[in-house]
Amino acid sequence: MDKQGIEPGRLRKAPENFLDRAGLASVVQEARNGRRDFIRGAFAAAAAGAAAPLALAQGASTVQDGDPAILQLPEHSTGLGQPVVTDGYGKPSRYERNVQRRQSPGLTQTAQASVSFAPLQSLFGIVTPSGLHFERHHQGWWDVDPSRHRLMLNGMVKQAKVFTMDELMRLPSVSRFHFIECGANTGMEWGNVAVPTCQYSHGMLSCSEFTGVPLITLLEMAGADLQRGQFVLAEGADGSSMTRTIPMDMVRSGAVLVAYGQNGEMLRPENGYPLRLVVPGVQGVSWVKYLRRIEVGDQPWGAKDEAVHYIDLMPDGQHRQYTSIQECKSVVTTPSGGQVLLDKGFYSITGLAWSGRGKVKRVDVSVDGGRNWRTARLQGPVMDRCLTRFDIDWVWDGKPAIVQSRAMDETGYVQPGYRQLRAVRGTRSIYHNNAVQSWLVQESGEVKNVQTA
Ligand SMILES: Nc1nc2c(c(=O)[nH]1)N[C@H]1C(S)=C(S)[C@@H](COP(=O)(O)O)O[C@H]1N2
Ligand SMILES: [Mo]
Repeated sequence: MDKQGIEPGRLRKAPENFLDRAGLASVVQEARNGRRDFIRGAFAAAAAGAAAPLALAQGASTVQDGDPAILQLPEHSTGLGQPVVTDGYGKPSRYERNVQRRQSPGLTQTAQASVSFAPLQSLFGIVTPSGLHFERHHQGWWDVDPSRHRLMLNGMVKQAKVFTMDELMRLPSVSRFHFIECGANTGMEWGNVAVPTCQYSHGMLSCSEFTGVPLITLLEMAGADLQRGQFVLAEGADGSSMTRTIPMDMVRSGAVLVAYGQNGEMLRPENGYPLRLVVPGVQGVSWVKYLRRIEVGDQPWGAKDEAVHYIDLMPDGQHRQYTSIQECKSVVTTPSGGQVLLDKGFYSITGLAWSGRGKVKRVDVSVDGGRNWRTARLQGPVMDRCLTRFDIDWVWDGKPAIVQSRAMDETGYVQPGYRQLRAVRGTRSIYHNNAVQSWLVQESGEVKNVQTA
């Protein structure tokens, strides 16, 4: 990591790794084992118009090239390995040390009211490993003792109730994959390019399998007035007094969860252990951590985090309130800012798309700054209010290229470009920037954050 806190990404330092990551390792292995017919086959396929195998032939060295590594047996092929890890919690390989969440230098004055960004450029698929989930704390995080934690339900209910964790965990649970995105994600880029990598431009975004009890179940147990009670207030137990208003319609649909599970285990302390609200499609701030109270009411509360913060400054100087849903958005994670392409030839352009209004329907990718678009492959599963991984083949000719992705969701909404977004929202906002992201691949192979219309 250099002084600016730039994590250079994977392409610069570990070309072999890159091949592994592209799922090409076995093919490379075959080539190195002298399966020349395999390579010839690849050329034939390339001639027939398939881009990928051509690049394979370009990208992999052969035994004839004189790479001896594959012919020498390393220690780990001849010696005794490590014993089983009988206690303790498994950790990533030490070779993956540079894959870390990071704080943006100079963004906040204290590390208790700050953000750490997820390294999107280093992740595969759609699930964010829990230890790399972005963090946003207003008043520091706590490792709360679950035996002392309580959840209270009050307000417009027949019988106010207090649940222990044990009582909550006896109830029928559901597990669902959802993204969480801070409303301020990409917020530094409203006026101009401000940060170098997709970790910092888009890394207040993560996706997990969450397990918990639908809030509606608890409200029914408490005899909530679901007619007059049009809103709930969610309150956290940390010193930030985080309180947010959630419309009852969302709760009634069963989508809002009182969650204790994240990716098959309990929530991490940084992410709200032992209990957090999951509000699919809605900006992160409403996903109240250390959840301790739900109040049913008949109007929005206008709490500090919805009256003063998390409002959208419009071009006419007015503020827009309660714009909670994260609109459709996408970002190319490879190639992305800070990465360096090794050579011209084949690359799999890949990235993430999501929408707070449902499933991602389509992602188009441009490599010429938006003049021409091709439709990318969506890697399954494509789920409701969840990250969707896309990819598309690309043969880089070594000339400057501007790589972009533009997502569309099942409502037909299309992710806007900067010109479109600024025409409506101006340039002085913080929240809800879902503009198309542009990465400039320079002749040197270095990739840079740029903005186009
Ligand atoms: N209790 C509490 N809940 C909270 C916050 C907080 O500071 N305290 N931060 C909110 C904000 S602004 C975001 S973006 C998400 C971040 O969740 P994470 O830290 O699990 O990524 O939590 C939300 N819930
Ligand atoms: Mo946030």
